[in-house]
Amino acid sequence: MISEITLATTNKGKVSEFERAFENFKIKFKAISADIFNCPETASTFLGNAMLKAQMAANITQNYALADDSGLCVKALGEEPGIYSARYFEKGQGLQKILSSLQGSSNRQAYFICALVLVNPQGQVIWQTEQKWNGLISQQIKGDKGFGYDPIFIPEGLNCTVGELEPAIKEEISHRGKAINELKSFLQFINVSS
Ligand code: ITT
Repeated sequence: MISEITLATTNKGKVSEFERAFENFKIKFKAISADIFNCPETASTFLGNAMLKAQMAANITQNYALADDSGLCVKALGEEPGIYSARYFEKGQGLQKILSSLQGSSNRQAYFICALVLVNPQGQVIWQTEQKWNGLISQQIKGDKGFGYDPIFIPEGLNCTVGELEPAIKEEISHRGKAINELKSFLQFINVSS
């Protein structure tokens, strides 16, 4: 039976999506403090980086730990920024840089990826998933909801950016929403069967 999981992220946007998703759950997620958590993301895949973050958090807290590694992949930019999405964004102008790079391009296809990895207190991976959310890069930055690249991503089947979407709708259909649903099923399964 797992009652508390350390959330191995310092990204406030991710933390609030996890908090909302699990507000009616018995299992509680406790975000790790940014003062003690700074994990170099040296792997070459989303799942690899999520594993590094989860293992470091488990090592610090001696608890179960869940990490999220995610990013935006733009087809016309050779799937970049991909695993470098955070660094690309932090350097500022991240949104504008993508719009400028796509100026005049007829291919605006893109997708978000969310990899989640759950480890036990010994750092062994006990569950993982990787989920995708397809869409297009908008012509302009629009909306102030969500976080990160949300104001330039138009999900497939919609005609507004995620920055203009209500968070509850994003959380139902997004890459992270899908990954969290898989996680909920796993946690219900192990807590019922333990
Ligand atoms: P942690 O490593 O502490 O979790 P981080 O922000 O560095 O925080 P990542 O390394 O996974 O997280 O980088 C993810 C990047 O992709 C980051 O710039 C986010 O803003 C962006 N991103 C991820 N999910 C997103 C979403 O749902 N909407 C918009 N941008 C997102």
